[in-house]
Amino acid sequence: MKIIAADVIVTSPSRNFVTLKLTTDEGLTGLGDATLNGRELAVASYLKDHLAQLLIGRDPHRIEDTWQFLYRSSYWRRGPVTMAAIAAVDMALWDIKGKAAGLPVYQLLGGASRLGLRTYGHASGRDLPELFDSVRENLEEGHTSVRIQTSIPGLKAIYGIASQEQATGERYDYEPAGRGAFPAEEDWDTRAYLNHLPGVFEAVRNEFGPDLPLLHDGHHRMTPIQAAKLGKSLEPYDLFWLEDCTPAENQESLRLVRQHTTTPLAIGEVFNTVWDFQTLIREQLIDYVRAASTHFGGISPLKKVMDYAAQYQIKSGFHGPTDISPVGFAAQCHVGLAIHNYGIQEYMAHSEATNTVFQQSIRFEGGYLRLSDAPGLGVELDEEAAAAHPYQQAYLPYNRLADGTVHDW
Ligand code: EZ4
Ligand code: CO
Repeated sequence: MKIIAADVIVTSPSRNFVTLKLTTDEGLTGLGDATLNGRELAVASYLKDHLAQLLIGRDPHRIEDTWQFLYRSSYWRRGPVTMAAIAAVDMALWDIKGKAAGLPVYQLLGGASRLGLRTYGHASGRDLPELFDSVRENLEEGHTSVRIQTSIPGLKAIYGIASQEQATGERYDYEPAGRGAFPAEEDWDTRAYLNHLPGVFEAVRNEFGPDLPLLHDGHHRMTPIQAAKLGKSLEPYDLFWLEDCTPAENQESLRLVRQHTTTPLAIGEVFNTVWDFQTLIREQLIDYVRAASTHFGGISPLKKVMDYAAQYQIKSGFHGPTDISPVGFAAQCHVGLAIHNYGIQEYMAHSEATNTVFQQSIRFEGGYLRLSDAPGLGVELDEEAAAAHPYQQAYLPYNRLADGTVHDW
């Protein structure tokens, strides 16, 4: 079998997605997700202008060889653009291999280790009543764990609050990127945040009891000592995890956080490679791997990092916002179903428009994501429907402190 075409499809059904479609001489096709929120066209160009021609004539069964060829032959390795492009190729090849075998990808990864994937949903609110309503909605939808994000008194717009106004640009879906030619500016004050958050978790615990697993995303905004303080102050509320407590570029700084708190830590949604996790896993500085198949070079490296993590009882908690396309989401769900050290899957339903362009076979039933027996990844792309939604420029916001300093967003 040979690859005879590599097409890149950019579409914006509610939000932008970049998809690679590989076609073989035997008529099989494979899909891969290359969506990089706010920088989509850079990956589309990387694929169209640099990778596509290298794939023509290759044997699609040679997944590992193709991955190593693309990674090592680029000379300048890693980075989100390169790794999203390689991820799309890797996923598309697994999709083809599954279709050729007549098996879903999880079967090729070792078979199912569980019946379905437990999830967590996103609850948010500008105040406690709105937050409580949002938690209840999540429970009604079937989520058995809930992420808690709230407004901070004195701050206008902060990450993760679905009901807040966007500074500029139209909000689409339940996600932070806004359409328009410039990123929206949000405001931030770590001291106000650290003072406010423990009271919110106390109120949520009082309302919903001790059993509901609760999560929180710090979204890279704290210094190590601030993160240590937050982890400690949230201990009475027994979090399932505290996510991205620091930017984590300095991995050794997590030692300090770890020494001070037993709040479980999840990191890695912006990581690109297994090597980004090396210190965090080897020194057992995290409890959950937050990588997304799409930004991490695909299914192959995600399986490798989870096998490495398994040696230290570290589990998966793959990044699952709506900027991971249905193809990327399916890819990591196949990994999640197959590995032994599965933890939890972040899950936000895609919009109706997205689901018209990408027909998904994964179902969310009885609190679990259930994979079908469809061969490959189990996602179909309707190219006509995709063409009806042209790319729209969009940016993630950025932060400034009260004195005007740019801060981590
Ligand atoms: O801000 O995916 O845990 N989830 C997150 C996300 C990210 C977006 C960025 O595109 O942090 O909401
Ligand atoms: Co996050």
